[in-house]
Amino acid sequence: MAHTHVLAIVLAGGEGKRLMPLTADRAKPAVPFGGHYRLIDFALSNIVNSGYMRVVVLTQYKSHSLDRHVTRTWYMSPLTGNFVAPMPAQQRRGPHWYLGSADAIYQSLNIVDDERPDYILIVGADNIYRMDFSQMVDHHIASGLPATVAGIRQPVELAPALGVIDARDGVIRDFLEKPTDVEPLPDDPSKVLASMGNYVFTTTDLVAALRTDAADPASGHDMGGSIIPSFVARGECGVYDFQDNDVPGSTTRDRDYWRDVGTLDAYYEANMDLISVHPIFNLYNREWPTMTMIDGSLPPAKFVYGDEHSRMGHAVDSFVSPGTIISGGEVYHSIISPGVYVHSWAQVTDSVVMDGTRVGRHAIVSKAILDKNVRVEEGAVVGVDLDRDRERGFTVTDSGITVVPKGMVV
Ligand code: ADQ
Repeated sequence: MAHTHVLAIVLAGGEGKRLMPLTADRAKPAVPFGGHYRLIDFALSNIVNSGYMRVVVLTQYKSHSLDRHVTRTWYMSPLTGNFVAPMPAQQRRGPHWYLGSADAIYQSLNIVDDERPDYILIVGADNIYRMDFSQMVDHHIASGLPATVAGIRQPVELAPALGVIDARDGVIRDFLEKPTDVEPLPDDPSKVLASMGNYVFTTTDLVAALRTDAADPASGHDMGGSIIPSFVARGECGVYDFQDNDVPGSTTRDRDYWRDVGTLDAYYEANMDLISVHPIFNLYNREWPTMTMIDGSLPPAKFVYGDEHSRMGHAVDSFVSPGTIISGGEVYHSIISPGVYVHSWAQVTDSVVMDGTRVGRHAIVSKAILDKNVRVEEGAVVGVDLDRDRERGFTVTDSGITVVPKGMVV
C-alpha cells in the first residue's frame, strides 16, 4: 500500500546502563556492532528497506556520536521530500528531559502535525533482526484496530526484561511490562509471546492516547508501561506475529532471529551469530541489505606474512573490516572493526575488537570486547585470567567475557 503515508519514529534515547562501559560516552543505539555497523543501522535498514523514507530518530542521552552517525550515514536530500532526521530532546514541556519513551514521542508531536501521516510506525533502536514493516502496517490496517504490537516467542526466562503478551484471535487481552511472574504459552511451557518493542498506530488514536497519558501525573510515560496497556484495556490492541513476516531474499531463519542486545552477554552473542559458519543472522542477503556508511578513506584489510619467526598473519571464521592490518598475528572467530592492527605473534580469539585498537606483539586476547582505540601492549594478556581482569578494573560478564573500555592501555 504505497500510497498510505507512514511516518516512522525510532526510539533511540535509551541509556543502555547494562551495556556499560560501552555506553559510557555514547548512546546505546550508537554502540558499534558487527565490525563497521552501529546498532541503529539495523532498525533504520529495516525501515528504509520496507519503503518508509520519512523517519525521525528521537535521541536523548549522550547523543553526540549517534546524531553524527545518523546525519552522516542516513542523510537524504530534503529535495526528495524524504528524511532521516535525528531529533534531540526538546525540553518543550519544562526543564526536564524526556520522562519515558511515550513522553519523547509526545514532545515531538509537532513533526506529526507537520507530516500528517495516516499511520505511525514506532520501533526501538537496539535490537538485531530483519523485518519488513510494511507487512505489519498492512496487517494493522486490515485488522481495523487502532494499535498493533509486533510479537515474537521468547524464552520464558527473558520475561522480566520484556513486555509479555496474552492474545486471543489476534487481539491482546493482557499485556504485562517486564513481569517477574508469568504464565508461559499453553502450547510451549518454555516460551512467552513477547513484544518486540515495535508498534503501528493509527495516527489520531496515538495522538489522543499520548495526550491523555501526558495529563496523568501517575503515569511513567512509557510506551510499554503506559500507552500499550491503555489500548489493551479497551480491547483495541492487536498483535502481529513476527512468524508471519516474510522478508525478501530471506531464509526461514530470519523469522526466528531477533536479539535484544540489552546486556553485554547478549551483545557479544549477537556479534558471534554473524560469524558462525552458516550465519545465524545472514548479512549477505542482497535483497534486504543492512546498510551503513564506511569511511571511504580507509584502504582494504591487509594480511602480512610477518617476520621469519612469526606465523602467517591470518584470520579465519571472522569479519575483518577495512583499514585493518593483520601482520604476523592470528585472528580466530572474531569481529575486527575498521583500522585495527594485530602485530606478530599476537592471538585474538572469540573477541569483538572495535575501531583503531592495536594488539601488540605476543599479546593474547580471548573472549573479550575491546572498545575503540584500546592498546594491548606487547605480551599483555586479556580474557584469560578473569580475576586479574577484574582487579584491573575491567568488567567481566556473567558468562566470562572481559570488556576493556575505550582508549585503555592494557
Ligand atoms: P525496553 O527496551 O526495556 O523494553 P525502553 O527502555 O523504554 O524499553 O526502551 C525502548 C526503546 O526506546 C529503546 O530503543 C530505547 O533506546 C528507547 N528509549 C527509551 N527511553 C527513551 C526516551 N526517553 N527517548 C527516546 N527513546 C527512548 C521495550 C518494551 C518491551 C519490549 C522490549 C523489546 O517496553 O515491552 O519487550 O522493548 O526489546
